[in-house]
Amino acid sequence: MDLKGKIIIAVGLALTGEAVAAFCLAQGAEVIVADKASEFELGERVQNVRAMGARVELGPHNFETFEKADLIVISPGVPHTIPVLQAAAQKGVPVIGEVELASRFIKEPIVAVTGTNGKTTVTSLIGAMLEASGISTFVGGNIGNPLVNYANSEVKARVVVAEISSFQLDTIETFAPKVALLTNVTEDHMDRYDGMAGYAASKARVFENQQAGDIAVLNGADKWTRDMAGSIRAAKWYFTGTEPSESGTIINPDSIVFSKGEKTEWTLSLAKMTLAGQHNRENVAAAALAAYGVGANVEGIQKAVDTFKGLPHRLEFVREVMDVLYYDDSKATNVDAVYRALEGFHSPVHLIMGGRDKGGHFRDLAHMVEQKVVRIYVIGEASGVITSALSGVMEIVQAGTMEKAVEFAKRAARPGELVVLSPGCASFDQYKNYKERGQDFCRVVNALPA
Ligand code: UMA
Repeated sequence: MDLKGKIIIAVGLALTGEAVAAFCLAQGAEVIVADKASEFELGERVQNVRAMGARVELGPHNFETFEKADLIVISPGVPHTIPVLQAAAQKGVPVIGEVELASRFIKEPIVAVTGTNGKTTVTSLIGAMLEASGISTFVGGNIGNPLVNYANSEVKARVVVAEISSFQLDTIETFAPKVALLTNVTEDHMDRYDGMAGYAASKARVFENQQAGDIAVLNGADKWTRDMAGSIRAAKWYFTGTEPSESGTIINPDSIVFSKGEKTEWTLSLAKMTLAGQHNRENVAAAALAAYGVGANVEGIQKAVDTFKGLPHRLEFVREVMDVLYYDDSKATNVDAVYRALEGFHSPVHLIMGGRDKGGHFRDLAHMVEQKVVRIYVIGEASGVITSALSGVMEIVQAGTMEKAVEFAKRAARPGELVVLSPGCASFDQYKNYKERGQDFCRVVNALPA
């Protein structure tokens, strides 16, 4: 693909848009960065891309500009269905996402990790397993480092491991990972998809350009994955829910065994693993299969399992105050992630939930909440929705803010109990992102008098 002299519009001026602009300019293209927000809202990025040589078009997207482009590259946060993009596409302008663009310039094998939950942990684990096997690795994508940065870098790795969201899959065309991994499909982003079938179809696209020599790492216990398995051309390795005739792993409490048909290939010990919970055993099994599929050795995989410490804001222990333990699970931005978090706890939980609702069915938590939770403290826009879904099951305290939620939970929690932030919602009503929300929780908790 030759971008030289082409007029390219990068839509969205945040992390992705800035990286796309830098790459396209380096390729000799004429770049226009379009964002519906104002210069004040976008901050210094506007100056950054101007200084690089891009033209910037802010405010409502301009049909005329879009229709004159040679190529439009959109950021994941920009729905590909908005009228201005559809109109440009109808006029014959190609509209692709940043991942599609980047992948056309990447020669190294790509491991693509998608799924509703666990994808960031799995992506990081695969990176650690490959590095521990002596294979240089770039880890990026939806994890917070756009793939196009790798395409734009002179430093090359042997393998590229990319977390890929459904938004990014909506705008691929030729993207063909050597290994594609789908962790699970549970309800999320119902504000952007018509329903679960549409969301699952988007996830299934990670496999669509794979060929027979490629590998699909699948969750055999996931209904949506089983439904899509028939149309996958790549070799199928199941990390859980593996049937005797299938290749994949069996997960035991203290080990993971990989077999191809009848033959056991290798066994990993979980004796030294610090990540807790069944979902993390599944994450490790999935990551091990993917890493093995692109050349990691069993010793390297084992070393990474023994030493991997987990990631910030994912069931991260924060502090103990008067025999009450505080956990930050700010990354739990959907209902299933909250369910998984609660499943792993064995002491009574004071649960802080809320934020911006993504159309989640909070009622699905009722049974788990009854078993594990003492009280729920709600914050942010979704307070009302969560209250109406769960008030028959549990006492719900209207806290409003993080500060108040922690204060109320501290007052109520008895020794031996837990206070857990596991919001089940996006953060954008009160914070810039889930990291900022997690940091705020930690700040408030760390300020509590001992
Ligand atoms: N915008 C427009 N027009 C529109 C809509 C939005 O111009 O019609 C503009 C907004 O004004 C804003 C910009 O687009 O300035 C935002 O773009 P973006 O949301 O894509 O922001 P990035 O910083 O580029 O972040 C994206 C991913 N964001 C989303 O998918 C919403 C980041 O994933 C990702 O880390 C980053 O690219 C690098 O690849 C975040 C996320 O929440 C963490 N992902 C979801 C998830 O994990 O569940 C999918």
